[in-house]
Amino acid sequence: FTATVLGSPRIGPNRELKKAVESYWAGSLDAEGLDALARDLRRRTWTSLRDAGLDSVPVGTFSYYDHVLDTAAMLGALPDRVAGIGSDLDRYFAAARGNDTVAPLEMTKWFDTNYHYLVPEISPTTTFALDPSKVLRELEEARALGIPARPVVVGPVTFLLLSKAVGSDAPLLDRLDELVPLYADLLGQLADAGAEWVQIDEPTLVADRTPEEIAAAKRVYDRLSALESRPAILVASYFGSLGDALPAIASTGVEGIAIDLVAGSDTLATVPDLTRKHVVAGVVDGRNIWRTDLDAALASLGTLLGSTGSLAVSTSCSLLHVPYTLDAETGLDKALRSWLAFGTEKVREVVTLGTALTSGRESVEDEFALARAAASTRSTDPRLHDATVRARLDALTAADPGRSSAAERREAQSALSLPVLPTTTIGSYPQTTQIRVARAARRKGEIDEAEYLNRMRAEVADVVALQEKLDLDVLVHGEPERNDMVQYFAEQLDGFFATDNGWVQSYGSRCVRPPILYGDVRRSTPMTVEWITYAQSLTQRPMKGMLTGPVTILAWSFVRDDQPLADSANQVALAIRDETVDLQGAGIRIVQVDEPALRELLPLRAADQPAYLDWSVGAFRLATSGVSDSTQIHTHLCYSEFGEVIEAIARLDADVTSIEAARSHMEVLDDLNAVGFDLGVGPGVYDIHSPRVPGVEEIAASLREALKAVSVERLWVNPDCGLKTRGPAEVEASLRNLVDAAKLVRAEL
Ligand code: THG
Ligand code: ZN
Repeated sequence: FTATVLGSPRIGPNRELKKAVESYWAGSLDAEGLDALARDLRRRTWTSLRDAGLDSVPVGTFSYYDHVLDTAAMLGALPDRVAGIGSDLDRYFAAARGNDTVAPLEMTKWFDTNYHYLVPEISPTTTFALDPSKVLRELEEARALGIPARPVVVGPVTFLLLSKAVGSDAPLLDRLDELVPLYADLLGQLADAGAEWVQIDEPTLVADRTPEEIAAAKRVYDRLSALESRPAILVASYFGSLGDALPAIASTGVEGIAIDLVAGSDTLATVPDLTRKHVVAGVVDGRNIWRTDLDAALASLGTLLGSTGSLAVSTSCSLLHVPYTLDAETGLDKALRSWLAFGTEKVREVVTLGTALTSGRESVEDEFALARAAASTRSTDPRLHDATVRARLDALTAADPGRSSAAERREAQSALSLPVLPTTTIGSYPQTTQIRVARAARRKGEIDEAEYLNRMRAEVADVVALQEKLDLDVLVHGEPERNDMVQYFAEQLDGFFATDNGWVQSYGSRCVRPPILYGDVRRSTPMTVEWITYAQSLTQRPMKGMLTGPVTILAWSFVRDDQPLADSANQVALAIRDETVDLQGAGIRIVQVDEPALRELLPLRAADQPAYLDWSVGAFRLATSGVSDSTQIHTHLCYSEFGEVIEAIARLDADVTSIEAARSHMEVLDDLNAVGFDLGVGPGVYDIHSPRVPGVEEIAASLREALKAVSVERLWVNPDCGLKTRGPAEVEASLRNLVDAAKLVRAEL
């Protein structure tokens, strides 16, 4: 084949799958209804890929929840605790979401993307057994429609490396020998069902791998390629370079290798075995939204011709990570639209490049001309180069933008007159029925903007009154005006575009609309000052200003590809810095700059990590060093295994850091001590991800435990994350206990 993609979006162009799955969970759609919708969605996906001109179409990438969970189900590796549960479908959803009696699988980030997968649990009692029904059924459906179908499965090496070992310390790769026969069986069945090719995804090979791991992967593909009855095998890598794994995989008998030429920099010419392979060249970026420079892509394909047996054009990874189509966007100006390519448009680029490769560029010259014209307007558009912003940044970043010493700041901040063990919350309060009703009414035009803002102000007043009643020390306004902590800022900053319909799956049925950062970032007016000063006017207690940090804003957006991410981060940081200064000017004495995504952008390869941590920490410091010593800077981090970034957290130099620690039993405090961190810290004392109300004694015990690791002047008392997903009643009860526990422990001091 000559033109393909590694996978496609699956939530439906109008999030049909999300709605259907949620209806099924709510009991308003039955399994047959869900199945019919899913089947229709698959048919539409495949036929549109085929009709666009792809001569090999991935199937099996559909999922009701997550493709790693699908793989666990295929290999008989769902956890034992769901074994007794009803139908296959309900058992699958129980593993994904848990129920009254069983805990769900953990969820974690899919490499450095914004997609989250479920982490399979493999225990010594896991007995792998093949159930290929899902992929076989999709293959059969596609073939019945005349689709040139290429089944896709997650490979055994990646499956084991992404899983979690429970009940044993032995490396999970030791269990490859158990999986290879299952994959062999699968390949035989796919061949019998008419598959000419199978795509086996092994993205873990682009991260740092030991020589033993690479050798184990080579053995797997030696064995699978030696099978008599099987489709041609395409080992697919994406999200970076294969490095040493490339010659290893190329030395096996597999027919094809997919290589990410956007995120990766493998030099194919140094691997002689590739002259016997079908190389699937990922030259169209599958995870960002920019139109491809077709001339450059074709040139790079041209250089590969001599080093490969045959060549196909592809996306760098699955299109899971981009929205369906630009056609669903109405608010784009002509220039910006011309610079972009979402899923459908990327498929067209792949086909264009495939045609250029096989029939010469002349046959698709029009497409090349359009791409060239777009690149030219993009490089000269004034929105991409704001001289004022750039001059200010150059001046500020010439020196490390640090603050005064921690001791000087502590002294200046003593004017806040906080008690020991100060109590606070992370920022958001429950999305009440009133908020939802007001949002819906505003959307439908039933109320005007002024009325909407009035209702949101009433919410702020309620939240402030509640916190005073509960006797919390540092208050927040509750964020009722914000839909999402990134989108809210992106909507107000020049240089960002917020899409109408650019939905991308985040996990399961949950989706996000990442804003598009296309130009230089400028803050034309204050973004939060009115809300925070209104909230402050209602109380004598300190009100925290709430901002999202530059790294998180970038991590949850589609970012520019025409300048280093570090430069974009500094531009966002400058806008946030201006906001902190304006908040201070308006009398706000505490400002929190959240960086929950600090860990998320960490590069996959250790060699690239120090540079990332330098610029990300630098951007945070730039954002937070414009205020005077007396203004207390807080930050909040979550979703994180802090291990690799613990030193970076210390280098952020925030006066107070609140962290998700309710579930990691305060281990994180010891880790922070180990890197010499000696500023304020609020290890979450209860888990907001559960509806359970923690008892006073339980929270007090957690504080006493924390005091073993942290001196009393440094310890803060807070939940482990924002409260917007919780109900008002449980929040009030939990916070009452939190304040009582703080008072109890203060009395013991
Ligand atoms: N905001 C953004 N990106 C994120 C998060 C976020 N990425 C990581 C993490 N948090 C992902 N978590 C979620 C949690 C909830 C939802 C999506 C991602 C969610 N989405 C609504 C849905 O799908 O129904 C839609 C929300 C909307 O209307 O905007 O609930 O916090 N940017
Ligand atoms: Zn959090």
